[in-house]
Parts: sequence; C-alpha cells; structure tokens
Amino acid sequence: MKRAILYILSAVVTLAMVVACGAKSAADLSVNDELIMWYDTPAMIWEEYLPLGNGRLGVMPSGGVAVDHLVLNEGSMWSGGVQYVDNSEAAEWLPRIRELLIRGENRRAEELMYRYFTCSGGGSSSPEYGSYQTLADMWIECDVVADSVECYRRELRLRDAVATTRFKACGVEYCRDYFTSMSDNVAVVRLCASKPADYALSVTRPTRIGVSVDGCDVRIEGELPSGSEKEGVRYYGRAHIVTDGTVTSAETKLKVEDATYVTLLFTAATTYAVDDPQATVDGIIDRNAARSYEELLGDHVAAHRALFDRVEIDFGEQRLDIPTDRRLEEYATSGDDASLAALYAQYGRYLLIGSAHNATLPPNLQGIWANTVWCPWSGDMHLNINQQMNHWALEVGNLPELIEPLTRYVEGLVQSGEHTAEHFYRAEGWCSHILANAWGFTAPSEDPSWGATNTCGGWIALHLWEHYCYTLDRAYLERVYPTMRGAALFLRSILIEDSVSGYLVTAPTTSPENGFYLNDEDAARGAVTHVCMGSTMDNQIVRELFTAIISAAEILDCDAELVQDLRYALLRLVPTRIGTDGRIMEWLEEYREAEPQHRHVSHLFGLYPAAQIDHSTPELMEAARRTLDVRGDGGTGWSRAWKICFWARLGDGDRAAKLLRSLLEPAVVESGHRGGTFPNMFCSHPPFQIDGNFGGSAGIMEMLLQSHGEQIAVLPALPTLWDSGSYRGLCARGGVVVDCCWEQGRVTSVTLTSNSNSTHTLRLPDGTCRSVECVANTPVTLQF
Ligand code: FUC
Repeated sequence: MKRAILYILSAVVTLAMVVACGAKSAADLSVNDELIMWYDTPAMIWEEYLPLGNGRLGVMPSGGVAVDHLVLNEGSMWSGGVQYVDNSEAAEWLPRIRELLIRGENRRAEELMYRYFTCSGGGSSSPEYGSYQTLADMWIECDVVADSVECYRRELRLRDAVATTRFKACGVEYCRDYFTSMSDNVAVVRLCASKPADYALSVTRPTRIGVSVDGCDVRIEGELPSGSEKEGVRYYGRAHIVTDGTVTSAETKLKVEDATYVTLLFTAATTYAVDDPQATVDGIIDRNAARSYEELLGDHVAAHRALFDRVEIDFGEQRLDIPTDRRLEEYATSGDDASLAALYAQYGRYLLIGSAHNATLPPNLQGIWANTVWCPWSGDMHLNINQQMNHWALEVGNLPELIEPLTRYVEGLVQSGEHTAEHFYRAEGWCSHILANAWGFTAPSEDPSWGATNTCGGWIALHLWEHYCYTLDRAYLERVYPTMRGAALFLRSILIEDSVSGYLVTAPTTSPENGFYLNDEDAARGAVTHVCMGSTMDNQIVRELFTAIISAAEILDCDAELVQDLRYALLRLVPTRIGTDGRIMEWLEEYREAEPQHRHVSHLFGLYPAAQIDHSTPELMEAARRTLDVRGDGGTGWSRAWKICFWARLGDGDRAAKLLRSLLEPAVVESGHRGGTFPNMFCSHPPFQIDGNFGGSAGIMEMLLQSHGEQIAVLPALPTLWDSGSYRGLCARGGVVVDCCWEQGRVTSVTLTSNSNSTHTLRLPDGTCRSVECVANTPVTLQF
C-alpha cells in the first residue's frame, strides 16, 4: 500500500514534468522514479551541492534561498600543457638498478631510482603538469528574506537528471529547476514564482576571468596558465536570459524585475576541445534560446533516460520519508535500508553518464565536478587504480558507449608512451605510469616510491579488451588491438629473468604506493623500501594482458609469432603465491609490511577486476580472504569500494554488504572529513574523489551478477538484507543482458537476451548450472 502511494506521489511529480514537456504516457513510470535524493535545507558545504552533468558541462546548485550558488564546470578546463620530461639518462642506469634488485639490494636500487629514474621538470606539482580547474561560480540572487521561508525542499531526480529547489516565502511559491541538457549541451535553470519576483545574476571566478554584460547576456572568458611560455587553454562562456520580466544590466550583473519566470541558458567551451569557443558557444545559445523550456526539458529527459533507464535495480521501496543526508546517518547506525544500495548503484551510473557522455576526456578524479582552481592530485586521471575504478560500473551497468572518451584517451597516450618506453627502458611499445593528465603525461613521476609502477598502461589497456568481452564488437577490437598490442610489447620487453627464482619479472617496479622493510635493521629505523621487481600485481596484469592479446590475435587471426612468444612468457611468469601466514604474497619475497592495512590491495588485482583467483583456485580464494581480513574494512573511500568488489567475488554477500556500509559511512564528522560518503553521496577519500562512487556501484552490481568465468552467475553474493528483489538490464560478458527476480533469497526467474545466437551456462546461487540456448536479440526466460 505504502509503495503504491510513493509511486503515485513520484508519478505525480514525473507526470507534471512529462506533461510539461509533452512526452507520451503514465505507462512510462518506472521503479527508477523513486530514485530521488532530497534535503530540507540549502547546502552549506560544496559536498552537499547536487551534481548535474552531461559529460561536458557540470553544474552544482547549492539551493540557497536568497543567493543560489551554482558551481560551473566544463570538462576540458585544464591548465598546463604538453611536457617533454623523459630523462634519457635513466636507461643507462637501468642495468645497474636491475642487477641490484636481483641481488636483493633494493634500497640501493631505490636510491639510484631517486637519482636517475624520475621525470624531469618537477612532475605532478609543476605548473606545466597542470590541473583540472573549476570554470566559474554563478550567483542567482532572489529578492526573498531567507528566514521567512517555509516548506523548503531541494532534490535531485536521477531518472530525469533534473534538480529542483522549492520553497514558500511570504505566501509566494518559488521553484527552480536545473539540468545540463544531454541533448543540446546547454545548462538550463528555470526560475518560477507564483507572483512576479526580482532576480540578479552574476558570474565570478577566483582568477583569470573577464566578464562582460550586455542585453540579456553575461559573457565570461579567460586563459588558463600553461606553466610555460606557450599559450594556455582559453575558455569562453555565456549565460542568456529569457523572461517575461524586465532585464537591465549594472556593471557585471544582470537584473531581472517583475518576472514570473526566467529561463537561464548557459554553456561554455575551451580551445582544448574546439577551435573557436565563442562561435561554438554562441551557436548553442542562439539555437536554444529560440526553443521553449518544455521542449528543452523534454529532449533532455528523453536523452538521459535512453541511457539511464536501461537498468532497474529494486531491493524494495525507497525511503523517501526522510532527507537523504539523514537517511545515510540512520543507515550508518541501523544498516537496515536495503534500497539505499539500489539508489547508490544507480547514482554511480548517473554520475558516469554525467561525466563521460560525449565527453572530451574520461572522468577524472572528480568526474567533471570541481569547485577549485587547483584540484587535489590535480584532478587528473591517476592510473594505478583510480581511472580504472572510474570505469568498473560502465560495462555491467549497460553504458557501453561511454567507453569512447577512455578509448580515445588511451589511444592518445601511445605516442608519448612510446617515447617514455624508449627513453626510460629502451623498450618497444608504449607505457604509462601512475601520473596521467590531459596532456599525455606518461613518464615515471618525481617520486619512485609511488611513481615507478610501469604496468599502469597495460592495466588501462585491459579496459579496451573488457569492452570487447562484454559487447563482442569486432570492429571495436580491430580498432583498439594495436593500442593493446603496444602495451603488451612494452611489458614483454621489460621482463627480465630473475636469476634467483628463474621467473620472468618486471623490474624496476613497486606494488602501488606500498612499502616494506627489507630487514629488521631497516624496520627498527623505519626505513621503508618500495622499489622491487615482480610485484604480484605486475605479474597478474602481465598475465591478464598477454592472455587478452593471445585471444584477440586469434579472433583477428593475426600475430601468430607474437602469440607464440607470449605463450612462452606466460609459462615463465611468477604465479600468484601464498605466504607462510596463509595470505596472498604482495611481493616476490615475504617482506615485512610497513603498513599492513595499506589502502591499495594491489595483489588482489587477480581476484577483482581480473579473474585469476576464483572458484577454480580454492586455495587462493581462501588466501585472499585472509589477506582482506588483515587489510581491514576501513581505508579511503575507493579502498572500501574495491573491497566490496573483492568480497562479492569471494561470494560473501554479507561481508560485501558490511563494506558497503563502511563506504556509506557519513564522511562529515566534528573533526572534519573522513573516508566514506558525503551528504550529496559523493565518495570521500577524503576529499571528494569519485572513483569510490563508481567502484561502489560496480561492487553492488558484482553482488548481483558475475560473468568473469565461463558462466553467467546470478546473485553470486546476495546479502541477507536484500532477500527479495529484482534487477533488469545488467550486462554479462558475451553480449548478454540479464534480468533476474528473487524472493526470500531464492531465484524465481532469469531472462537472458543475447546479441548473438549463442549458448551460455547460467549458474544459480546454490551452484547448480543450466545451459541456455539464445537466439540473437530474443529474450529467454527461465522460471524457477
Ligand atoms: C592514488 C591513491 C591515493 C589517491 C590518489 C588520487 O595515489 O593512492 O589514495 O586516491 O591516487
């Protein structure tokens, strides 16, 4: 009964919107209509603002009553420029560094790395490396006395990608709707009042902005610092007002008087993405200024739903009776709010659409949302977990086309990566390390303790292969094979024989950002070493990529010689091994850990995202469990998200749900910010870092569906709390879309829809398997 009322309530809201934009019928209602985040006060901190995005533009309104602050973003707002930082001295020292590593003198090898194996020019903190930057701050002033306000509510409807602020003041009803159009690359703000009202609009930026106001327009422009004598990225933006009120301009402000409605259009562009930002911007504004608000809204909602509505996840009715920030607090204490996980999973898909749809660059550490001129870690595309995690929800979450920005980005790393491979390693192919910005930076960073991992290029190239595994899109494989091949050639050519173990190993390298004590003496004086050879993660990435290249080459019927050589190398790689304490070994040796609960769990790459540890390797599964028990359930936001994925792969739904609870822990505490989730459900590293959102979303979907082995496993890690529910539209490898319903923990029906004539093995939670014949694009439903 209660659910029906909620349905009707959200249906009424949606219907009003649907009618407003003249779309088809109420039959269009969906469980996704309940995916609403709402708050009963304006935002006080940025991590309470609501994110809107269309892949290129980002807008985050505060919902402030008298002054509504909108943080504006454009995905290609990057300072810095292309750098040539490859230090050709490095390769000369490589043989010596390797010799020392083989002799176990890692510390001496690390000293040489600090001297000779770093990029020139200062690395990530250099102005030339640059940073993703906020575009500007828009201020909408409304002539309302804030403390006369009643019935205040601001919300974000994920299914429409529309935010709204509503309140009453002195008997007047005020309403503001905001969206970043998915169909027309323009941000739209609609201000309405039940009586004529006055507004003022201005746009500011901490630095480097020129503002001009004329007629109904506010125009902004500026140039970002390149960090060199070269020209920096130039940006141009324009806000345009359509209203029934009177518009006047005063200095850098536009004033609107006696308006019952104002439609504000805003867009921006940069020279990073287009040749003539002003022409691009004026074209978009002039085209859309002539269209009705309802038309703009209707086209936007339709374009967004075309992606968003592919998936429904239903763990029971959404709790819409309390504001979302309070819902998070209650969940932290009770843990009893199953549908919050469905909201979080869908929020991850929402943020991915908002930051990758038709984007110039793949989602960075903050997606496209930033409120500062210099972002933490430059807001870049860190490649030793972060960028990869940003794409974990994409394929299973049925958003395959959003791989395009990443594909273009990785293809764009090849040229610089070949230069780095040559200058640092005298190696073939291309490589990349942890640092990755908008300018194709591929060199080791300024600090080998975290900057020397050279398998990052190989790891990110695996996402291109994964896309093929999910879609079976041969044309795509033909396109990306050379890029994947180049990454594998690099790894093949840097493998050396460890004369002690006889294995082929990468050298020099690290286990990302984690260190060890070489001996008790070092432990006593706290001397941590990082540089090593053949870290477990490296071995697993090399194995995964070589295996992918062999499969791809066989599908494309090419590279027989390379295939043979990679098969040989695979036989000589270090297997994933179990230490004397029953855990997976992180390094080639059983070194004493400097930080047993380190946030990176790199040596479980083979458990997730790879599938080298699974039901067919029970000992390794057990060792992985022990490893995670020691690593603990805390850590940075993304680390907690990764752990959800691990426990899902281990088939332990309740433990995965415990990690989800840890990830959703409120991040704002008296002492400041901690790992967890902010009131606007942004993930907290701290600070805000979006990879945890995507990783957490992928983890929840991994509890519902797995397809990494030969089987499609439904509900492989179902927690007790989600005992009844359903999902529609999740994707399995092999081009299959999966729907599933269950009651009291028992599967009641499964539907497979394959994009080819094919046979699949369906695995049920009790381990029983069924063979399912599929005809292309024809759903097959099994009832249980
Ligand atoms: C890696 C992680 C950090 C942070 C940074 C952006 O360096 O180890 O925790 O997430 O990326």
